[in-house]
Amino acid sequence: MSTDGNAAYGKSPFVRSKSHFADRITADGTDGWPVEAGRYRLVVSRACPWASRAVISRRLLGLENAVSLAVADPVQDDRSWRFTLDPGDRDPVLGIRFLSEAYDARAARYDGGVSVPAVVDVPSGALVTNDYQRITLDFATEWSALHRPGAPDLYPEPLRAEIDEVMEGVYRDVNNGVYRAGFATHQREYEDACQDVFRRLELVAQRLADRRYLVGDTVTEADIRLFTTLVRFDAVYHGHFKCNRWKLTENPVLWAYARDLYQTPGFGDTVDFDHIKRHYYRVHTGINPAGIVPLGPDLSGWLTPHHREELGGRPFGDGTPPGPVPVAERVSAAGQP
Ligand SMILES: N[C@@H](CCC(=O)N[C@@H](CS)C(=O)NCC(=O)O)C(=O)O
Repeated sequence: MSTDGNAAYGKSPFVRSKSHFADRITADGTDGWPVEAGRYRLVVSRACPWASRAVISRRLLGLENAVSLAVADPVQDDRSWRFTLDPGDRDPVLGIRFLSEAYDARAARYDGGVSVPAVVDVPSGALVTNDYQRITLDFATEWSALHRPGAPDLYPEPLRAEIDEVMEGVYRDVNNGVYRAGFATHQREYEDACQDVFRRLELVAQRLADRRYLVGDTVTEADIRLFTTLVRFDAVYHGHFKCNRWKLTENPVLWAYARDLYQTPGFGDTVDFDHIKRHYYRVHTGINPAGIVPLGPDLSGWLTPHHREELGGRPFGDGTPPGPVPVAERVSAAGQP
């Protein structure tokens, strides 16, 4: 299996693989992939933080009708991501059993890693991109003709330099830092990564003490990227990845910030704690050989009042929240607090 974790075993330090297919879907179709309603399918695992960014931004922007969604089983087998949650174990739109088939349709004899998120061209069945850093930025900027009325601007032009700067530190020390800690094979490597995680989280908490969102006074791409790590923190990173100096629930600012976003339509309604826990604890057998999935943590706190509205801020700026989650995409009760 080519999980990002297992691929790292025996190597030191942990190095994240680069997205192999970086074509872009753009308004002008420069790379040969024009924005088009109904043409592309976003393949995700709800367990995966990188894929979850795309699920959240698709919801916030109202792209559900333009880009369909395939949710893979959170537990891969030796052929990687599979569609065992679907009738007949096949994705109903692409007709494939494994995501690797879309990679093969794109590149004959492809023998690299198969990762989510992946955007697949439905007519040809071929992978277009697995560039998780770019997919959401393109949803925000290139897909604007298909955004819902009232969609927020997740990557506002005047704030891009600041958003990029915040995201860079959050990516290095937090989003990827937890993986560096979790898959470290030397004590020093683990300690450095773990210290980076908490040092950055403390800086971010200072920033968020008196402002509701990371940049500006509305939700942006930067918040999406921090949220996807925070929402997994106590469930998997604190125990499984040994990022255990403190729990999210023990940091008043970050815990309130994470709850605020969780309770914002488009964020929490995409989160499946059951998928998250089963993926991490069962798939990374190098660091959890018995594959035991813990019963905790208690999730009920996610729905408690956060009082962050007292800081002001307008989650959707001049826009509006997304409507209800399409019935077929609702997270099952097992995955919710
Ligand atoms: N390194 C990935 C980034 C996304 C990623 O790491 N996704 C993980 C899931 S969180 C994945 O699909 N790993 C391959 C696997 O588990 O088989 C890429 O090259 O695009």
